[in-house]
Amino acid sequence: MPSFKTLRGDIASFHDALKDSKRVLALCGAGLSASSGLPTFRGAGGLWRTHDAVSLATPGAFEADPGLVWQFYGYRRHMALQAQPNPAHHALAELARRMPGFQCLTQNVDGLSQRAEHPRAQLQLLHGTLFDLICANKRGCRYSRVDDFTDPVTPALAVPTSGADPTTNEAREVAQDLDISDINVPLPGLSPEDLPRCPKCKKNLLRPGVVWFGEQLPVKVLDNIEEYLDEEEKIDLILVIGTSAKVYPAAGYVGRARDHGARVAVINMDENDVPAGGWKEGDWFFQGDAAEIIPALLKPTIGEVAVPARV
Ligand code: BJW
Repeated sequence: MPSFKTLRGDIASFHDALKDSKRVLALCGAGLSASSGLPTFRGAGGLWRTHDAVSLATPGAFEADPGLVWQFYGYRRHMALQAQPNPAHHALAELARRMPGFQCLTQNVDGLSQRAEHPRAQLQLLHGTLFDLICANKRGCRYSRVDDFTDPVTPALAVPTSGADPTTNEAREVAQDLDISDINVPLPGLSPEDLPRCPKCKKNLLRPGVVWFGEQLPVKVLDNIEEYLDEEEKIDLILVIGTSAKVYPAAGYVGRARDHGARVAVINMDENDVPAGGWKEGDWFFQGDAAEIIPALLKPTIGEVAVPARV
């Protein structure tokens, strides 16, 4: 028995629509990775120490306190590397393999879709990735390094563990990462010498290759999406998965897909997270955990999802 609720439409009509679909989009957000243990931005999980996570995702925050912003991103890199893709990441990757007209637009920077082996040509990273490092002087120096999974990025960015003697059994149980998103866990202040420096210009710091507020999304990604939208054939469906759909231009793709004929299926925990422009006839809303709902929605097309033990 599924534990999710169907608040609009029904699963049988969704399955019928999917079977007849050739061109499908997904717009994914942090809720896709929630059941992998990664926090979302807004709502309960969106506080990092005393900071609203969104307020750390700006060029101004990095300029004001690069040490704090690097501690936030160093922690997020560490957490993402510990996490595993969940059945929804695997189901979307399988849909991509089976449906050439499927494109997944993800706002997530955690690398979990890539680790679920989502075909790269069908995965558009709207907000970049935690695992690219770029020169903070983006326009001047242009240095970038892709797929850098070093953890910690510098010794000072190591996530502290409980300092207990690791040779005792008792300590083994407690010798785990401290949760530095909790303000009660002390964190040292860092100076620029503790942070990664650009090896090319040697003047500026490196920063994560993610898109902060006020920054342009990667031009190649925007072009790929425009090319997809410009194709003559209509878009059949857009799945709006685990996103509050409040951040643009990402949120605008729901309306763009509708303009090209798409019906909209929202998969979200929160019934108030309605796409911009509101509901239209023929939409679906499945309320609950994306990790459970996506495999159930895609099952007639992709079969049972195989989740490898550890990737
Ligand atoms: C579950 C679940 C479970 C939980 N299962 N569901 C038009 C109108 C108004 C403003 C603008 C506009 N166009 C541009 C702007 C400005 C701005 C913007 O959008 N502001 C808004 C806040 C109004 N946009 C920008 O600045 C963008 N840049 C830009 O437009 O540049 C123009 C330009 C052109 C040329 C030159 C220069 C500039 C950039 C936006 C970048 C956003 N960056 C961040 C940080 C990325 C790095 C990082 O990860 O740290 O992206 S902010 C943050 O929000 C992050 C996310 O990707 C993004 C979206 O959040 P998401 O994923 O939706 O998360 P939540 O937490 O909001 O929602 C989670 C959802 O999951 C909830 O609904 C839960 O209920 C649900 N859920 N558990 C299913 N188990």
